Amino acid sequence: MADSVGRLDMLVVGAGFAGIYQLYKAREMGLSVRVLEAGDGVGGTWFWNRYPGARCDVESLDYSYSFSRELEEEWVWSERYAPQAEILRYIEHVVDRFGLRDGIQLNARVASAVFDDERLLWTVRTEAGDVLECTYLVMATGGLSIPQRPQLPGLESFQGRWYHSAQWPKEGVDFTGQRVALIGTGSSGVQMVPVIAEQAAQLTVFQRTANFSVPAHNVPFTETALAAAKARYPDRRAMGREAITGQFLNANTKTAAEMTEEEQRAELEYRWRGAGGGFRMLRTFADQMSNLDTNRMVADYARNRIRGVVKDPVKAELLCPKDDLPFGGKRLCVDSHYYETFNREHVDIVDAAAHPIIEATARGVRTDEREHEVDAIVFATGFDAMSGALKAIDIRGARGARLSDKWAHGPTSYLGLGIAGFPNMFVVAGPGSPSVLSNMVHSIETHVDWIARLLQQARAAGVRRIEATQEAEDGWVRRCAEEADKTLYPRANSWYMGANIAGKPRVFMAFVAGVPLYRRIIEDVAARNYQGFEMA
Ligand code: N01
Repeated sequence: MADSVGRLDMLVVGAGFAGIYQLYKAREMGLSVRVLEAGDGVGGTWFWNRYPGARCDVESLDYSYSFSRELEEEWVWSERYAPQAEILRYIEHVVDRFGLRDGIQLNARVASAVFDDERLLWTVRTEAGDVLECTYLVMATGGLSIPQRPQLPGLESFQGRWYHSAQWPKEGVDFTGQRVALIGTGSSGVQMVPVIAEQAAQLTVFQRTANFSVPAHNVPFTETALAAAKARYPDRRAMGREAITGQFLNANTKTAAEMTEEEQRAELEYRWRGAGGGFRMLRTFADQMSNLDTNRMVADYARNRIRGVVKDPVKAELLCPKDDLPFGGKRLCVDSHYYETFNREHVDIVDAAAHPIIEATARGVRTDEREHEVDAIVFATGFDAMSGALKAIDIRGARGARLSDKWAHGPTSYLGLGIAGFPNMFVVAGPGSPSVLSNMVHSIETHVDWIARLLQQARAAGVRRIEATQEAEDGWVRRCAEEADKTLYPRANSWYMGANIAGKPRVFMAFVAGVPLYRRIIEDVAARNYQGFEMA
């Protein structure tokens, strides 16, 4: 598909949900296009994160493409929240169904991308030494694709096996009869605990910070339930588009103060008991993420729920998030029997804040208190989120400017889509957009469709160079910060803030004011002839 010097209209980095739809869309537009993917299979996050219990915490019917009504109709989801293997099968199906496989180059980790201002071309190099040129570069690198392994001294001397949630062996791991240490209690750890506990002889969970987790109430779909849901699919999608997170959560439009105590209680119970998905707890009150008192009410409710499940009061208190963490300030975990698992005799929790992990030894993990002998260590320690994957590539824009220098104090962009100084490069669902605060598939489709329209119009008008202006970018960065400051999000040491990586700048990286407002803003920019972009 490339011409003799490997020149294409578009290169896309990453073959996850974003890269695959971008490929589909570019082909629909008649562009020559190739996707470069680091893995030896498609699927992005669902290719890498194969750990036990991995499943999506956004409902399958929402966390799926909406661009093809036929695809929606024919794909059969087995559960409300699909497990990782099923999502991967779905992605594989999409690739085959739309004939996209020949546009994807696997085992092609991009090392660098350099813009040539004379020729208006990007030169992209892979680690394997392939060199390609393209007019448009689309970064579909994902928000959570650079795993973080703790710098644990002595790990090389550990005699057992160790694993990271995001680099799980394809063949799986059998923990039967083993003593397992699990480090990290974010979404990945919380999902793994109940499943590993089924196999392991002893499971010791090292928790540095307790986060909030709400029950998923996952259920298998019956044929009738799925058929009924599909019959209402267009409505469901339309409601998702108008919901703050891009999935319908039946948000309560009243603030806590507008309700009686009885009504507040009923609302909390309704959401916790799973009248909807786990994330509905995030929308219990309209002012939950902006009013500390309201947020505390939800947090207290969640803490009492934990105390109601975990029988050992010491374990229960340890599992209760502290008062300084707003409910939802770190990404809410959605679990299946996480807290219940700590009632099992062979499952224990270690306070890794009070007793930090010092090192790995030949026999296990040592905290400043004692050595824990184990056969396997599982790291569920998260990612260099949002900006990590882009900074990992040596990206140089106009006049040789490096993206990693430009982003030394945190990621900046115009609308999350374009970056001043980096012409003809677009980012899908990255920093500066609702991205990780939203249903990612919805946000991906929004971005890819928007980029497609921009390119169609630009090409029709003979425009060859598209670049966000510095002024527009500065304004957007200010807007993102202002919106974040109206909320409780910046109070949490979350990966949204870059707080999970030593030395990473503390900047709230997502656009927090919701999917509908964000879409109106980018549509308005498009209607104003792409105001804020310089087109030449
Ligand atoms: O990572 P995390 P994750 N010593 O960063 C701890 C998505 N996701 O992979 O909080 C000890 O949330 C760290 O402790 P602390 C989802 O968006 C989605 O679980 O920094 N502990 C924390 O407990 C999610 O938010 C799904 O004090 C250390 C944990 O490791 C995002 O991915 C499933 C440590 C990391 O939690 C990331 O989730 C899974 C150290 N040195 C993931 N370093 C679903 O769709 C880190 N920690 C369901």
